[in-house]
Amino acid sequence: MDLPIFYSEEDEWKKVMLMYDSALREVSTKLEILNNEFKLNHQYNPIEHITSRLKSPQSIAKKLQHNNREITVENIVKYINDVAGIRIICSFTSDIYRIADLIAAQSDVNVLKVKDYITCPKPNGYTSYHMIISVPIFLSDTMLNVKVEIQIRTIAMDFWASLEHKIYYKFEGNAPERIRKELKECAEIVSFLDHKMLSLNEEIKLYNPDSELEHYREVLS
Ligand code: 0O2
Repeated sequence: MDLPIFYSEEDEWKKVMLMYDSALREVSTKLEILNNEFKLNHQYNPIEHITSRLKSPQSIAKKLQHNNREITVENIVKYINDVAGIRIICSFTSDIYRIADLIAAQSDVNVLKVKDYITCPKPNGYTSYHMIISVPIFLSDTMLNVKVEIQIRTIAMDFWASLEHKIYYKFEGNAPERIRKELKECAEIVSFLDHKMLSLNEEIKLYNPDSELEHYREVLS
């Protein structure tokens, strides 16, 4: 990505953050439109809620240092994929893939990377669908393609991830074996729950009250 010319480090930082903030707004609007259209056409809301955040300067610096890279704007833009992050929470696993497809199909969205931790969960049990995309941002004198990380997960996966995140920080990444084992078990329960809720929902969608009535008539006759 070509960065505009800046006058000081502070200006440079502000401009980069403006760029990521604009990208977050672009993607949030896209998601809102998709969700509203879905509600109108199907009387159904695939997105439960959306959160977004800009990564803190401390967290950006930590990630660059962890990868033995100098803290420069060029390195942030090149190596940190999640400065702008959006999390989409859905009810059902099927919604996750539907939303991911709808995002990827938009002509100004460029999908740079996909990590499907639902098909291939992380060893600790973490599940979620991650996409790194870029969207164009139009400034007064230039257009920039800006990266945004999108995490899509169910309510149950999100519940698990927020507790795991808390435990990870509490024990600074070295949680006792028993806790890690129990968390893994919880991840299996989450996966079971998501499957069960999805199949129940599929059954509800097929349910036809007339055929139920017919069934009872047959039983009573
Ligand atoms: P925070 O505080 O959420 O920002 P990449 O360069 O993108 O390919 P990265 O960043 O390792 O490499 O990508 P990955 O694996 O897709 O993880 C990015 C983000 O996913 C993390 O950001 C977390 O938000 C989430 N995540 C990944 N693994 C786990 C996990 O095991 N547990 C939980 N709770 N969240 C996870 P950050 O920067 O780590 O944190």
